[in-house]
Amino acid sequence: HAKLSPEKLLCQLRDRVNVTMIQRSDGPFGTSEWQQYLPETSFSETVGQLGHCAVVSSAGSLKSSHLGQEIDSHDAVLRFNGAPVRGFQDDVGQKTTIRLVNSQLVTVEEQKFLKESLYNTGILIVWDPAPYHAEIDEWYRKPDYKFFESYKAYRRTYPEQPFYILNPKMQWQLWDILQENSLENIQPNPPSSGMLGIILMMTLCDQVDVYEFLPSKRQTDICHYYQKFHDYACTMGAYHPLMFEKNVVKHINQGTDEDIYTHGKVTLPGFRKVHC
Ligand code: NCC
Repeated sequence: HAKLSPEKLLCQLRDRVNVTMIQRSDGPFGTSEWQQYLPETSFSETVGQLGHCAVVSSAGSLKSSHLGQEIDSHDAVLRFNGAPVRGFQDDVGQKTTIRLVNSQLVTVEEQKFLKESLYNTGILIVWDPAPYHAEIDEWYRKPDYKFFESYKAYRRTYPEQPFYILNPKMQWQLWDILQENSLENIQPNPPSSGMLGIILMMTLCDQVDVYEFLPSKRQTDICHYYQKFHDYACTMGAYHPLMFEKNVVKHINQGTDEDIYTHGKVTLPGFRKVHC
C-alpha cells in the first residue's frame, strides 16, 4: 500500500484519534463513589488552549544536551512517568505542566508514587493498556494493571492536584493509524507513553516541539537520562511499537533534519492549525 502524504496523515490523526479523559458519564464511573474521586473541573477547562509546547522524552540522549533553557521557554512542558527535573535542569529544564504516567508505575510503584514530590507538580494523567477497541465497561472490569485503588489513594492524599484518567479508546485509534502506515505488522500492544503524549499535546497546543523522541547525535544505549541502565529496547521498542511510532513522527516532522541531529528536536503542528 502507498504511504499517506504527511498532510493526509496529519488529517487522519486529527480526525480519528479522540483524546478525552474519563468522565462521570463514562458507564462504570457514574457511581457516587467515583463522583468523589474524578476531578470536578473538566480537563479542557483545567488546561485551556496552549501555545508553544515541549514534549520531553525520557531518553538517555538528553544527557549533556543542555536543552533545559530551550525546553523551559515553551508555554507548557509534558514529561513522562518518573522522569525527574531536580538535578537535571540544565538538560531537561524545570517546568512541568503535565505529567503522563502509565498504570504500571501507579500500581507497582504505588508507595513511591504517593511519596515522591516530583509527582506533585502540574496536571497528572494516568493511562492503562486496554484490550483492542474495548468498551469502557470491559476495560474497567479487566484493566492491564489494577490502578484504580492507587488513583483513589492519590486523590485522597492530594485532592487539590488535577489528576485525570486517559480514556483508553485513543490508544487503539492511534494504533490503527500506525499499523496502516507501516509496511510490516506491528506489535498488537498500545503505543508508548511518549507517542500518546505527543498526540495529546497536538490536541492542546498550537505547536509541539518533541525532544529526543527521534534520537540526536547523542543517541546511546543508556535507557533514561536519569538512570545508569543500558538497553537499546528503550529507544527501539519491545512491548510498544516504538520504531513504528518514530517512523510516523519522522514523516510528519515540520522541522529540519539538522534539528533532529543536533537537538533531537521534531516540530509538529497542533491539530487546530491542521486544515484538511
Ligand atoms: O521509559 P519510559 O516509558 O518511562 O519513557 C517515556 C517515553 O520516552 C520515550 N523514550 C524513552 C527512552 C528512550 N531511550 N527512548 C524513548 O524514546 C518513549 O516514548 C517512552 O514512552 C512508557 O511508555 O510508559 C515506558 O514506561 C517504562 C516504565 O514503566 C516507567 O518508566 C515507570 O517506571 C517502561 N519500562 C519498563 O516497564 C521496564 C517502558 O517500556 C515504557
